[in-house]
Amino acid sequence: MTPLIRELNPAGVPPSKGKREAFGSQQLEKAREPITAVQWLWRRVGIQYPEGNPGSKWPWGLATLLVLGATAESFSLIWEFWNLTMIFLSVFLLGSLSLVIACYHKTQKLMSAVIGDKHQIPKGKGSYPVGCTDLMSDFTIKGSLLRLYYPSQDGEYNSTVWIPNKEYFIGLSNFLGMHRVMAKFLTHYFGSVTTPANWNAPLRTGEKYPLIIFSHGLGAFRTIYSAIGIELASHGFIVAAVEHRDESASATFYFQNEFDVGINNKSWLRYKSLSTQNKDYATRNKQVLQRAKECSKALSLILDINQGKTVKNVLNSTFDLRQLKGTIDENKIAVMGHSFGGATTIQSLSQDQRFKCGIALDAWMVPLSDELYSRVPQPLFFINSERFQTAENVMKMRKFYLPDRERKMITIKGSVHQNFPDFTFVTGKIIGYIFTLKGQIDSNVAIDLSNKASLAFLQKHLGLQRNFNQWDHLIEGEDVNLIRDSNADRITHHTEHLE
Ligand code: VQ7
Repeated sequence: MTPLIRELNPAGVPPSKGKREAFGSQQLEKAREPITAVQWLWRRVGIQYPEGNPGSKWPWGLATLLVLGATAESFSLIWEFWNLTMIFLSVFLLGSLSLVIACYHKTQKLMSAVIGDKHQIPKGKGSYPVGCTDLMSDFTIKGSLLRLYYPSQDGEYNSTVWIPNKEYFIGLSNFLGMHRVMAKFLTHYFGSVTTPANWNAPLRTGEKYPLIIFSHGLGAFRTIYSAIGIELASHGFIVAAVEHRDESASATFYFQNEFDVGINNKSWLRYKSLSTQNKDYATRNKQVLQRAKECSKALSLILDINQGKTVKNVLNSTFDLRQLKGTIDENKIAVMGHSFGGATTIQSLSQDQRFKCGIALDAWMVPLSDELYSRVPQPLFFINSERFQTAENVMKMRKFYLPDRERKMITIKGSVHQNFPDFTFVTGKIIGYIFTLKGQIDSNVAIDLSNKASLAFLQKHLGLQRNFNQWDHLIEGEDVNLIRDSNADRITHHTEHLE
């Protein structure tokens, strides 16, 4: 073997004098001898390689080869093991990842069955595109806050945020007696829901439209009856959904002063739950009187705008109210509402003759005084749900049936009280049934029947020249899903109670 390396210190120079003494001259001599690569290797691992007879060196060469081969084999084994581990790890990670994704999709599917897919509020089925805006006139609590649905011009516009402030969710969870964390849950699930109306789109001009003032139910507010507002607007109505300030809304807002308006510092008025002694007729009657006043005030405001009066919208809006000038047919005005809003409808008819007819959706009759029975000369249409109505409530409705008064009543089979507000569309079947937001009837079928029957009734009593008379039979309860009149006062069965 050829001499390759001398054993030198790390710098490649012989040891210094002091070190030379410590090293020993004999060892130094040895270190200076030329060595082979095999010798060097064995010395590196600390084994003394035999010197002298070259014949005795071949087993060492063989051993060297074997050791080198074994080392190489070990390295290749380690490498293979490493590769295999990596492959297993990747397969395991990929498997877990796809399992997590599959679980996520399954959970999403389950959640959508429970909660419901968003954006399910039905689109208007009429021929007009629908616009939507909010209007507040007079920033104080005595002013008006409305959501307007109207026939709009065609174009690309943003859709409308359904429930625009978190305070409404807090109010709802409070009204429904839920824990405060539920407000966060409701905000999370419903906060981004939109309703199919073009936000602040320009009004479609060239026609005079009939007007409907809409009153919400107890614990509700102006925005959650959009399926009704949008459907009517798509058939050429202007609908003004009032937000009541009688402490019956889950929440509503106003401003304390001009400065607060400037910095958008809203003051919130929350739902007032009544103590048991206070739950009676007296309080509710006081509220229904205020509600009816608010409906009349909203009507006066819109008629002022129609007549060209300058009205300032306290809410920063790109919708120019002057577009409404001359667009409302002042002889074709109706009032409509759900539950407490149904009672408000009847109260408003009795107080304000500008309302030519009224539609009470599943009216809650408790707040109305007995004197009212003879004080509603206008045509009145009761559209009831099957589950909510009691014999007592329907008896009160019947007291409005006097000679020469136009009264109609229908009941939607398999429907519940909450089939009229939008929540019935944005929740899935499971939550829908648990919270009685849905009945046995499909929510779309139920609202279609209610809307078509309403359009037929409005055409008849506002004197419209449209084709809504195609649904005249619905006013008479002629449909497989309708009961003519009501069966609540004949059958004693389970009814809904939300409070
Ligand atoms: O005017 C009424 N009254 C008098 N409006 C009602 C309910 C009602 N009552 C009838 C007489 S009673 O049984 O003694 C007491 C209740 O409902 C209007 C309404 C209230 C809400 F809270 C609404 C709604 F859409 C309509 O919102 C709800 C939201 C949810 C949810 F966010 F959690 F999903 C639920 Cl579960 C229920 C209603």
